[in-house]
Amino acid sequence: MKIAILGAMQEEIEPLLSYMEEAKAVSYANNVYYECKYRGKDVVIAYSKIGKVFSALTATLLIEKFGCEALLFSGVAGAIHEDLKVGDLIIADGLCQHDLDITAFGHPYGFVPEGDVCIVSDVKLRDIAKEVAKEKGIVLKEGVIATGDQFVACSDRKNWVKDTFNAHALEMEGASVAVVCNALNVPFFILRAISDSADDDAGFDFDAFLESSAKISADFIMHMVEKI
Ligand code: 3QA
Repeated sequence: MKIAILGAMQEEIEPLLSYMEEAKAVSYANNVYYECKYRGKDVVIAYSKIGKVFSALTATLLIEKFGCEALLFSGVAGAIHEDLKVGDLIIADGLCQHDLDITAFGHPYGFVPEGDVCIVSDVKLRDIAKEVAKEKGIVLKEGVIATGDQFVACSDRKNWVKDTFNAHALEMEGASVAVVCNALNVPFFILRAISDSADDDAGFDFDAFLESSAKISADFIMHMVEKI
């Protein structure tokens, strides 16, 4: 099975690439895709650039052009749930778009006709993650991850996302990747390590912890690849 591993930023895929035994860079659609080998498995790694549009484009190409049959996202997120601290890992059970708003027409936040507010991630991949966590003694949280085209650095906005979607963490790519994988029938998994708490200090914390949290997420993903 050819596995896609996607990040949003270069910092999120660098620790993944350092594990690869071979990596051939292929340029396409203003981006670079790394066709890699890891312990006999075919893995394609890319960073999409930030946000829903770029991540949807990259996820689509990983599946339709590069032939990936499962997609794992590795990266960092802002914490919403009080239990989540910098460096903690969270897996998404469902993903929603917190900035999608046609409520003027009586629809709920995050909904457009013929879509769903929440897209559920692949249960088998989540089970593999739980197996890895158990074996390695790593604490893994699970909950809704909310996605939007904004870096949230404001407690009011964060609390609104929490109350509206019951979300545990927020970021800028998960739900768009979920929409693509769901439409194309490709199992997907979204893992994030906390880099900040989406509050007034978020910008500062993000800069301080991007690298270390990205590595925590990447290391976990590599343990999962061995089991897929
Ligand atoms: C932030 C990255 C984007 O890909 C989403 C990190 C961590 N904390 C978040 C928060 N709100 C929303 N998302 C997140 N990722 C891009 S802005 C920084 C760019 O620096 C998850 C995430 N609080 C570029 C250097 O100029």
